[in-house]
Amino acid sequence: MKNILVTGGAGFIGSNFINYILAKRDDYNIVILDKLTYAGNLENLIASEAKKNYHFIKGDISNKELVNYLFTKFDIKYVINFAAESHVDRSILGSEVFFKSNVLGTNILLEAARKFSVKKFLQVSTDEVYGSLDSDGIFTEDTPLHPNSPYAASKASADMMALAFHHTYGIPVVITRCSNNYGPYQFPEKLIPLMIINSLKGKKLPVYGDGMNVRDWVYVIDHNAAVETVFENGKSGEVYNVGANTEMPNIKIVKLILSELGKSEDMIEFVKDRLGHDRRYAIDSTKIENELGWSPKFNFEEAMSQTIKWFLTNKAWWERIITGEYQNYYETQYG
Ligand code: NAD
Ligand code: TDX
Repeated sequence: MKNILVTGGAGFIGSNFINYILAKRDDYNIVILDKLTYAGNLENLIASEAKKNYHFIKGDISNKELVNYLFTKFDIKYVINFAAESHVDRSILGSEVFFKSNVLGTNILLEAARKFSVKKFLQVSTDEVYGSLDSDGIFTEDTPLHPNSPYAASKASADMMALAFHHTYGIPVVITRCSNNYGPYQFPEKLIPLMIINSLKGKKLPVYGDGMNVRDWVYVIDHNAAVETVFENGKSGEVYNVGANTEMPNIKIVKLILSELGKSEDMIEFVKDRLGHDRRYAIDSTKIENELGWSPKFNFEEAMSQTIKWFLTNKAWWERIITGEYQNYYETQYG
């Protein structure tokens, strides 16, 4: 049995990871540490909460006492760090909490990993640490870091700290850098869920700038399968890019959503551009494919269509987010 601290497990990718992993493995004992910020939603984990190898603790990864207590109480030997402030627009409005959670929080976890001699520490990072591409080029693991937003800078700092802990203390750190995810349970501030929900509510779809910024999309389950692969077989001190070769300008995604829902393109509204908006991301995943045998399994058109259907059939899930009711779930379960 592996005692694994999974941080940020109530967020979009973390909750998909837990539901995916607990459905298939009983050799993982999962201890979730999540602060339940606006982005944390315990309702995402309803499918897993009754399992005996599921434990949930509400708390902050930058709370050293709590982190050390959990390592002792659950004899933690593995860490997968999903916890982060994750929204670029919010980091532009105010960066302090990004520094505290993403940089200091990761540092506190790394110090605990050192103190308690963990066997693997997986840092979930992002392609945004590499900065922005023009119309050509691709990010490999050797691309120099050039983060542009406060969010990306905080993630790059956490990566550097994790690699320094490997170099200095020999902590068995591995890092994944994935491109933009989509799928069920994504918080409706991000492009795809926001556009689906606005379409359903008859609201305008705000497209930044000229709509020609390009993102490289990966289905959340493909990302989580990569996390599992790197967690099990990744080599200490190594970084693995994760992507699905699905580059798309934002406007194309927005039009695809409107078309799938049978709505008019008149709902699109071009709005003021995001400050410092990265133009293009594109990720080369050759390393994880060749060295660890991972490859994406989901086709973009099908997985997008499934995602849109998920939001259609799970209206209650996102309506409780809009009303704020989702934040009561912790009290009803643990209060
Ligand atoms: P999210 O915002 O949906 O979820 C983040 C979770 O972390 C929430 O449950 C939140 O409550 C929790 N959290 C935040 N600060 C915390 C703290 N100080 N202590 C404990 N918990 C805290 O984010 P996401 O989209 O699921 O992203 C998860 C991770 O994957 C992040 O590290 C992000 O940088 C990375 N990532 C995201 C994407 C993407 O497209 N969404 C792509 C690549 C990498
Ligand atoms: O209303 C919008 N209109 C719009 O045009 C929003 C919310 C976004 N956009 C554009 C900005 C980006 O070019 O869509 C693109 C995607 O935006 P986000 O969903 O905010 O994602 P992005 O900024 O690309 O960052 C995401 O991918 C990498 C995640 O939020 C990060 O956590 C991850 O690291």
